[in-house]
Amino acid sequence: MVFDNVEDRIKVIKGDITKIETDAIVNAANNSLLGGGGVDGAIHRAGGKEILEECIKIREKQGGCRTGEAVITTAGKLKAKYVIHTVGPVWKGGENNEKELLRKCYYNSLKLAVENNVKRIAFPNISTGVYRFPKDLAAEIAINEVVNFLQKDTSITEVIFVCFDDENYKIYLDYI
Ligand code: AR6
Repeated sequence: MVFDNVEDRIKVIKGDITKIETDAIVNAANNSLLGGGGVDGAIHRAGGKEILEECIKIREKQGGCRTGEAVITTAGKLKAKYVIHTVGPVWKGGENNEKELLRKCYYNSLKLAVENNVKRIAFPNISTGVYRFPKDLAAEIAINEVVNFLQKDTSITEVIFVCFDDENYKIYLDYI
């Protein structure tokens, strides 16, 4: 039995997720998987066309990605090996299963990471941009789900929360 401290495997940094050296970065994508603005746009721009080509293949096979689910592609030119694309919920006031769907984004991304032998993974603050999820609540859900997952899984050695804006960074630092 290995006794380790879950908190020691979680880090918070402020920065651009496309620059992170890790095994997999998570993308806050949309149902189409065809790219967009925000972190999605930044990942496709920095990673190059290989990422979109694989997204298109996934679309042809399964018709995009449902909210709360996740799919995996190459990371193209990025330092990471994989991009895990997950689709966060659009915040519509909180009575439309938004919290459970956001929790599922973190769970399904981590599950897919483990299935692909990913040891180190970086998350952006899913849904807290144009999808308008309240940042404080999103951070609480993200951290709780990652902690729960790491308590059961010892194969993931590092989870980095990459905060882009000051507000999210401050919220995460207060939690961790
Ligand atoms: N690195 C890390 N985080 C970033 C970066 C970056 N380079 N750029 C922005 N963020 P958003 P959503 C942060 O809007 O709310 C897209 O068009 C940003 O500060 O990217 O899940 C998709 O195609 C915010 O905290 O994603 C979808 O249509 C967080 O990333 C839609 O936006 C998420 O903001 C998804 O909306």
